[in-house]
Amino acid sequence: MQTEEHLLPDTLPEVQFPGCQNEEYELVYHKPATMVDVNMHYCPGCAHSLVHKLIMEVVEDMDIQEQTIGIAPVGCSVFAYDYMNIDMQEAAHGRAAAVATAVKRLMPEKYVFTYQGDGDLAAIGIAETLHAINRGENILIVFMNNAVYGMTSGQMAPTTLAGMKTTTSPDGRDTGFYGAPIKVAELLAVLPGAFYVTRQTVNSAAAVRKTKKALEKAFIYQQLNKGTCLVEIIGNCPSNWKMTPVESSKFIDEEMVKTFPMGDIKLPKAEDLKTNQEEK
Ligand SMILES: Cc1ncc(C[n+]2csc(CCOP(=O)(O)OP(=O)(O)O)c2C)c(N)n1
Ligand code: SF4
Ligand SMILES: [Mg+2]
Repeated sequence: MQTEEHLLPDTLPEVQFPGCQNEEYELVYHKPATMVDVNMHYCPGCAHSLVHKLIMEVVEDMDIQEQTIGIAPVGCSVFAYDYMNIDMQEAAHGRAAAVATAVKRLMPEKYVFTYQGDGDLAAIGIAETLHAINRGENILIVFMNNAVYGMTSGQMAPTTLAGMKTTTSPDGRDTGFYGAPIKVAELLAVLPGAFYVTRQTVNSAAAVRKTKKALEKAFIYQQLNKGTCLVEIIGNCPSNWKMTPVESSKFIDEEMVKTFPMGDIKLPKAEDLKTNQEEK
């Protein structure tokens, strides 16, 4: 049987761009060196790849590649450790905040973040997340909310919108039966240990810039040792939403924001932004 290998030529022709001299161009973008240079397994239009890149851009900009430890979840982003070129630890489903607690307490000089989907964080892992934030663990939680269990083919999650069709709510989520979607960021922001809580998205260039700013702030705040930062990101899941990538971005602007409005939910107080050094 012919395999793909047989069909491909041994060498690929080198692409030439006539009249294009490198020195004539200013470099305005580069893939962060903190990312592993491999193809990702994500579906086209998936938010995970974009957010991986944003986190790695922040790590590169802050020059903290050697000091950063990420905790990977179970879910579509289970292979996050194959893409982010930093030290990473896989956690059992939902347990990322507990693992991050241990890592940060053992190595307080490191920047520690978890990366979790809504099934991972808001369903099976809600207890670990709530208690970590209540203790004010000095970690960053990156919460990818796409309103479904993406990896396991789109079952209803605690964050599924009212009326939204999923594989386990084919007639739409009936809030009388299943309860209302949980607004995780608002719920957890009331805990005293929550230092900075914000909700962002990555469905447009402007939104991507805002999300990067939020992630940047959260990494910087970790230097203050004042509590947990939670950056919720409403992420596209075109495959399970049965939409094209463009339709999924529109769906976020037109539908998701009604339940999950964008913006900051808890900001640090001015006096809290003083460094421990200044306080002494
Ligand atoms: C203990 C345990 N229970 C259930 C599963 C099955 N499982 C794998 S991923 C997943 C849901 C992931 O959804 P989410 O966290 O929202 O991530 P997404 O894929 O949407 O990014 C579930 C239930 C598992 N792997 N381990
Ligand atoms: S199923 Fe959804 S969350 Fe998973 S990779 Fe595809 S688009 Fe992304
Ligand atoms: Mg999900």
